Amino acid sequence: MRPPLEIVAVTGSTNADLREREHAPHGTALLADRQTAGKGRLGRVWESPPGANIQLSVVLRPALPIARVPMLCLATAVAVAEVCGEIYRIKWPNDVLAPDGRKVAGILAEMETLGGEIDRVIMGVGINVAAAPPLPTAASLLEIDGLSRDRDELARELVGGILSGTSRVGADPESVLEDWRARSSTIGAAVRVGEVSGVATGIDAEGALWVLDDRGQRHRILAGDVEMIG
Ligand code: BT5
Repeated sequence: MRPPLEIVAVTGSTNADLREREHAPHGTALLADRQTAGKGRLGRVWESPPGANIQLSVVLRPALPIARVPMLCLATAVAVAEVCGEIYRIKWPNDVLAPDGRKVAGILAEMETLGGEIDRVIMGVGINVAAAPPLPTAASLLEIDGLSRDRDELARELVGGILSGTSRVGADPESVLEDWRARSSTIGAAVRVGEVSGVATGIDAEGALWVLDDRGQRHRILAGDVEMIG
């Protein structure tokens, strides 16, 4: 049985909270109405404006090698895009965007290891369900599609989707990649990642993005921020 979803009104960061609970079992999930110190990737900040938004973290304890962590993130991105709705797309590696390119959701995975294997991954997801911060690059689901959602219901659905999606990473990684590709706005698009610009041609089993540049050279990119230039 999966532990019930725990909901708190305000906290610093749900990821930080679950990291402190060293023995929390697989599937432990914490949802906050607001975060005062929400974390993005690479030291960036995740803003959670007041409103019925999702600030959620889930503890994963898969028996997988460390090289599979990017795949856990891809599987989570698919689960996030699925609860958001059909029109939302994933930008590599795991932003979820509205059709106009504004960001509606982000994912932060924090890992701890033990003897070369994953001990636990705290998978954090922020979704602007009904309110977005005042950034030109951000939007809420409500402002994009006009649908009002039951936030707690959506969060429970999301936890289920994350657990079932990430559980396929070990046994059937190809199906995770297929789902990710089907949801992605990056594959086939003209992109710039750091120094490299060209056409994104695919992702591989380690979650790396392949880009073909104008000179016909192929680049394998393991981390970075994709800018769409098409
Ligand atoms: C992410 O980082 O997109 C990961 C966000 C993860 C947030 C969740 S909430 C629950 C859990 N607990 C935490 O403390 N964090 C996780 P990144 O790709 O680095 O994007 C961050 C950038 O997105 C910022 O620098 C802003 O430009 C922008 N941003 C900040 N808040 C946003 C929001 N609510 N909606 C859209 N964009 C936002």
